[in-house]
Amino acid sequence: VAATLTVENHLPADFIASTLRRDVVTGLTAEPKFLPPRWFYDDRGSVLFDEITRLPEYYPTRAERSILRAEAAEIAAASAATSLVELGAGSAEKTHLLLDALRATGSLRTYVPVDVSDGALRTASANLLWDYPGLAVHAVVADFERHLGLLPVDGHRMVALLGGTIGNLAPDTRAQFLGNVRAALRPGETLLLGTDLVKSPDVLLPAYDDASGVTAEFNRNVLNVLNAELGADFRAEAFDHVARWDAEHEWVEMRLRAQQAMRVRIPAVDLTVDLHRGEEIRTEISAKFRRERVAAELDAAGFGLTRWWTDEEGRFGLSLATA
Ligand code: AVJ
Repeated sequence: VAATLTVENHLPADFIASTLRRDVVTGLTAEPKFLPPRWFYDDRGSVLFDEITRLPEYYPTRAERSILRAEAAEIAAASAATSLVELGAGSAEKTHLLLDALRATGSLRTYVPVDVSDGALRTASANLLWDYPGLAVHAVVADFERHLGLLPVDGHRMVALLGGTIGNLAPDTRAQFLGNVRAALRPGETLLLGTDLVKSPDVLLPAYDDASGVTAEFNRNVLNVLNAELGADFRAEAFDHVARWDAEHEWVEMRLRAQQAMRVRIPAVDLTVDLHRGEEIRTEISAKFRRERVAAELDAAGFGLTRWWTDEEGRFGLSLATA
């Protein structure tokens, strides 16, 4: 039986351009300045992120993968899902672990990858079609912070948000996101959520400030994105990479610190940005969790925490939550 691929696009043609413009104006006129982390991931940024996941210091990817390897069959059984909805195109390997386990139960029907990048979705989907005869791949081009109401309602769904991506959302946005997922699901359907866990800054900070400087390049690359997309004249090399543990909020922050005073022009939004020497632009928060906080936030969104797994070293948490 041939597998089938359909691609459904929910983004207006100018979505990326208009969202980037709005984010840049909002963030770079704010005090202190910030840029949302979503803009890291152009082609070069995606390659750099891939490199990050293989760094000795960056443990989350390996830790989550070890949980999935050990527990995929449990996840498949506990979710009883016939349809896997993956938010973010995801890494092929994690997707395979989940699809293999769901297929082994005999009831897998549909895989629904959701991403803002049409290209990333097509690449990810095309590879899967060969490996899963009979699988219906229903790719959805959409922004999971906004368009969850448009998800296809087929079968008994498990929505997966892996990698610790939820940690990149600010607490209010995170609550809203979880509420939106809950609203999109029917009772009994599930959310599989990956969360990096609170641990010593001696382990956390090197993961975001590696010895070989890949994360620093990844961080500075967001300025290249602004140069390419908006005609800005940032000199990325004039910024230092900063990673900091915020013990009060329990998140890691990445920032870019101006080595000297500078004036930057961003023609596409008709903006001039002045930075003083040492001024920092926050480019990412990556929240770290404890089990109790995950349970409380899921509960507040109308989910029950059905299962909780960690890797052997207790670095990363995987939750199965039931609507
Ligand atoms: C995969 C988006 C969760 O926050 O750890 C890696 C992104 N930033 N190194 C994370 C990231 C710096 C990553 N997420």
